[in-house]
Amino acid sequence: MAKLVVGYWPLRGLVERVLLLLEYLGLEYELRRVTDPDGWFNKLKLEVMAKNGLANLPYLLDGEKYICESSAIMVHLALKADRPCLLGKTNDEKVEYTALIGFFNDTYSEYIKFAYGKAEDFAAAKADYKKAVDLRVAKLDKLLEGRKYAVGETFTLADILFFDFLSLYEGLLFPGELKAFKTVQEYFERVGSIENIKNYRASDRFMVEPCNGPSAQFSPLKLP
Ligand SMILES: N[C@@H](CCC(=O)N[C@@H](CS)C(=O)NCC(=O)O)C(=O)O
Repeated sequence: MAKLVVGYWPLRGLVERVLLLLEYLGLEYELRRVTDPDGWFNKLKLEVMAKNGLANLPYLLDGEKYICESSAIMVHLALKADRPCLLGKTNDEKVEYTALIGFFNDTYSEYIKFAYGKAEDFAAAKADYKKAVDLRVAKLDKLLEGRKYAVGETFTLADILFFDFLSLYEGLLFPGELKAFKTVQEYFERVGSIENIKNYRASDRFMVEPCNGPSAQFSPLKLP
């Protein structure tokens, strides 16, 4: 099997979900941090573009093939590992999975708006964001009642996405606050205790910060 190569800036951003999935699946990979923006925009991106018109970061290089768009990278990895159930097993799960991805994307867009906002008063912006995100976490709390994973019994890519997001919430944004949402907290602990995920997060392969690019107001990449 050709070695899988992942390329991304030296931050968590959109690559963290891809890394979580690679680790969950136990696939070997090389992570190439793109530390030179000029080198990316003026050289490497053009090389990727010659093979994939959607050239972007993160990219996945699988043999000769470049896959771009983080969601497509995740689907590619699930199928490559022969785990189509990661997109839902039954028809009901597939529909539920698609609904949850929509909900996740809205939740993540709201986070990006906050993270890259230019608030004069960061503490006030963070408090406003907390009110907004908590409405979403409360919704998730209700939704997860009686479920082992996001769609039910089957572990799916939605669990990778929610776990990544909740690890930002509990790990960096609002430490200790997840306890207000008992079902979500238990779910977060359940996913976090999956052997491969637990080992990855305890390893030096897991990057705690930065989460965002240099222009962010929350957890930005600090350039020298
Ligand atoms: N929809 C894309 C968004 C990719 C994206 O916005 N990448 C940002 C970093 S998070 C970037 O800097 N891309 C490099 C570029 O525009 O060439 C995905 O999910 O992969």
